Amino acid sequence: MKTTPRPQTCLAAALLLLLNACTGTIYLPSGDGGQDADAAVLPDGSDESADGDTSPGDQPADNGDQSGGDSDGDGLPDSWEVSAGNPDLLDPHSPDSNANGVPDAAEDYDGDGLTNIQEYAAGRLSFLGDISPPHPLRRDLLVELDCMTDRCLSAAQLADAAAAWADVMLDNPDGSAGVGLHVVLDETGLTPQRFDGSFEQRWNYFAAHGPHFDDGGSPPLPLDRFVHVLVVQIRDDLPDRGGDTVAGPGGQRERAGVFIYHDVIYNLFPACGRTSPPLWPEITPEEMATSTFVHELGHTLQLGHDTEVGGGVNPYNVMAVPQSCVEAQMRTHGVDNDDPTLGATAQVGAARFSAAAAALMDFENILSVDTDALEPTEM
Ligand SMILES: [Ca+2]
Ligand SMILES: [Ca+2]
Ligand SMILES: [Ca+2]
Ligand SMILES: [Ca+2]
Ligand SMILES: [Zn+2]
Repeated sequence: MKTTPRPQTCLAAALLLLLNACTGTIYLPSGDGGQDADAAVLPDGSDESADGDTSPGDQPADNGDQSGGDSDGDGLPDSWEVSAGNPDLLDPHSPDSNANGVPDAAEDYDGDGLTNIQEYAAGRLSFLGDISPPHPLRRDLLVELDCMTDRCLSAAQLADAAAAWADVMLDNPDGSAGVGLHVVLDETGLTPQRFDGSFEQRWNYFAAHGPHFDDGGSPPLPLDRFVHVLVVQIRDDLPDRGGDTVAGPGGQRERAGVFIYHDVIYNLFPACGRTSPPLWPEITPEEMATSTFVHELGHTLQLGHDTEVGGGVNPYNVMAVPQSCVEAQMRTHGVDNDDPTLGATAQVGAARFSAAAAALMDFENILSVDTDALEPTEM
């Protein structure tokens, strides 16, 4: 699909720096060709999720071979099927547990774009953020994280980001709610390098730093389902931009991903504290980097800043673009927000998605831009 790169800009009067610290860029479909970038359109529809919890303690007594065997030969070990906790959906003695013609391995019961066999395979990895393995009946989001030297998100930041995703107001098939954010740390000592703003430079950088954690095992790891996130220095053409979400040309998944511009955020923050009532703690660079990470991942699930695609209209939503210190405090510390539909950020003191934004997340089209829903709104 042909697309024109159109930055989702956040024009702000007061705090331009703050604004851009949470800005993303998504390349959108358009009718014209020429020099346009192509949108990434990812494989969809054929994925499923399954969980990798194979801890023996979870398992009822009579549920097939618990030693790694696969009684029904569907590729999913008995112990893994049982630990999902719903024999109507994952029965270790049936290769098509719900008898709908779709094999257990190919089902995506939780609609997160990962098939059960992919969720099982990903369970071989060690994760940060949500350290549990992907679960076939709970939505999961997989991230490959690369960082330039001294710029990585810390384990604590990744845990905070995972907490934001765990609070996403979406119900899962197992009765839980939220999204598991699973991060694999890949390269952490990349040579610092500035970006000039060209698409080619960023596309090539994504392509050059693809996942190194392919273990060659079977079933294969779902490497093409990981959102590639790079924590880097700065864009020289937009030196106050904190983040970008970028689709690859011609649907090239390996050239798509998220940039977090570390140096921008750490140069601008801490900021926005108040020492007279209402008292506000400063927004730290760690908080803003985490918030930007969560925000950009929201863009990869097709969320925008505007009301129709995710609700930037309320300043408490992590997809909102704060245009002042007041709004930045609303978003990052939840000042004044006890409304559950808006994430009740005052109770958690951190950035959260609104219920409206959660309802619009599109897990089957991660990083694709084949939707009008991403039409940008300038704010
Ligand atoms: Ca799934
Ligand atoms: Ca099986
Ligand atoms: Ca089965
Ligand atoms: Ca089935
Ligand atoms: Zn954004």
